[in-house]
Amino acid sequence: MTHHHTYTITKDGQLLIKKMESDQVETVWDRHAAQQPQCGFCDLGLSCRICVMGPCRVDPFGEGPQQGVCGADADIIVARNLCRMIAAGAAAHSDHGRDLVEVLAAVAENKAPGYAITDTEKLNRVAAEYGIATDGKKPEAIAGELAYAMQEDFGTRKKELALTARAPEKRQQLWRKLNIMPRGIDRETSEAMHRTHMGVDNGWQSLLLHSLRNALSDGWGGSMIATEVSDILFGTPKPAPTKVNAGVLKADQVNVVVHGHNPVVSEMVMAACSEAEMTKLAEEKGAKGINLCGLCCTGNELLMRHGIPMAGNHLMTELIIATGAVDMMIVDYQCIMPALSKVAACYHTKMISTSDKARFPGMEHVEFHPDNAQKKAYDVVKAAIENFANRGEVYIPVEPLDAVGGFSVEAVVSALGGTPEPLLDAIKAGKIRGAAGIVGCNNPKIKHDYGHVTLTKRLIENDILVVDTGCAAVANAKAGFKVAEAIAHAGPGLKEVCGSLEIPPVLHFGSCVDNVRILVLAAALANELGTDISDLPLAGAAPEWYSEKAVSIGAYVVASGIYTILGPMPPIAGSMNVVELLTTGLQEVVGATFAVEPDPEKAAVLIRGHIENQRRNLGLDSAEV
Ligand code: BF8
Ligand code: SF4
Repeated sequence: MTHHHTYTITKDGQLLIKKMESDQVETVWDRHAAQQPQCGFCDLGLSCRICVMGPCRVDPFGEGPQQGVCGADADIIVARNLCRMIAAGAAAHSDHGRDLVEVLAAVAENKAPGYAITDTEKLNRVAAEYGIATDGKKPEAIAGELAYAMQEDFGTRKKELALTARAPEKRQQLWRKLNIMPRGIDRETSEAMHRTHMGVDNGWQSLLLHSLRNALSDGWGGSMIATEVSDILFGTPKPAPTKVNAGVLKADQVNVVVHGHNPVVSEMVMAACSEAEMTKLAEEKGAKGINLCGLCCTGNELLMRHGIPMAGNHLMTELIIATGAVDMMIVDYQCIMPALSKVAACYHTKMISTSDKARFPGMEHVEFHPDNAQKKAYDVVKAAIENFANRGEVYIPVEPLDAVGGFSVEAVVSALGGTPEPLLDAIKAGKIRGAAGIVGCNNPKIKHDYGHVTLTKRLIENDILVVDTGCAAVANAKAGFKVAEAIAHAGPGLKEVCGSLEIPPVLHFGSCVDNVRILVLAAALANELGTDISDLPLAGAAPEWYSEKAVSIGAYVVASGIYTILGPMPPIAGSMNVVELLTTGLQEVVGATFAVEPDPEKAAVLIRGHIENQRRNLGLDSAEV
């Protein structure tokens, strides 16, 4: 097969696919081809495996059965399946958040050697939001109380999650009125599983409304806690230069790659890699040093806070191993294809799994916990150094590109001179028409990175500021949009504003849990204007999404009042009622809707239209035509 040019727009990707082809190693694209044709019932959301009277399926052409054994029709089956997708996504983000809270609690008790409180200012600020008095207390004591209060957010004792208070007052009132104000984080996911059991909630509307509440418990709960506690423990990101693409691997150094999501593991690996003792050991083995690189979201976490170079996004994870240059890949959880160990077996790469909740066949399991992570990180980095000698041929096909990461809301506000007002002024004056969050994954159904890069290009050309996260953020960095010179691609107004602030037109906001930074910024802009988020000239897009987490993100972004376009179609087309509610009906409910548009050129037109519409409704362009 010679598909390397049709699979990805990236040079490193194309060259490495070719290499894997000649090495006769299977890729995600080969496996995707082998699955064709994929099941049409599942694609439409019309199959149900929830109980063992089934499995059942509803015939989309109206000829075969129109209900499952229990009597569930297409609407119920589609809504239940979507509800479970969102529950799984919310659970993944929130359980990640819980792991950080546990580290915070362990730090408070001095039981987490190597971890510390890095941003005490943020600790105090967040503690105050939880109603914790900070005066005269030691950071550890505050951390202990904050960890306890956050653990309560995960349970059922509260009526409303603490951080929902960050949303504009109007938005909070709307959530209360609709009865979708999230209560306990775990409670909403648990309730979603309960409601979707056979014979519980059979109202497709009420199921979808609960799904919004469940997603809000992720966005304004689990993910927000994950980001805030990560900042407290490891530092709030500030703009810093970094390098991106497969070229960040170094032929003459020990390459350690971290992949997954939780900085709890990758931060300790980073600390071990920077020990002088380790460098010495690497030199003894004939290497010039140790080169730590990231993949996917844990890579984004390290990139944001420390400028650690980024090797690639989701669809690059197999290809990176095929360079033959990765001496060790250390994974935690989420988005780690089980295929990676098979790829690694064809090269010399040692694969290490680290989480008790994420095991992979063919990986060595070294379990990290807050009390032993520092020590375990030393052990695995030593083993990576040992593995340098086992390298075969190395193929690093490209030179790395420059990028700037680290745009926390705090950093953006500080770049603006301490208040979001100058950004609002630029929007009011029409120099910046609005802003769009481009987020989410890669998916072999879409040419790798084409969706992200094309949409971003069209938006910045038209004076729309882009903020991005996750795998989209990596795609845009590799496209060269994240250096100050990238304003050359921007329209005149955006060019002027970013030029004078010396920032790129595309701002790296972090990992997928860091989508909450977009919520916080949107809330700040709405509060500054004295309005709701749904009135702002904002949009969201997930042009290449694949994951359940992405559906949860999309749902909390829409429920927060931001119009959102999905690239790939979610499995809902089997119910026109569900499609209609999500793409139209939600406007009257939460002031925003979903749209589906796989072609990024068309998605750009939709977003531009939406942003101009929002501007007119806000009365920003009343003097213009
Ligand atoms: O949380 S963007 S492929 S790596 S799910 Fe996964 Fe999607 Fe990437 Fe990060 Ni997010
Ligand atoms: Fe079939 Fe109903 Fe059971 Fe689903 S819940 S498998 S539709 S009987």
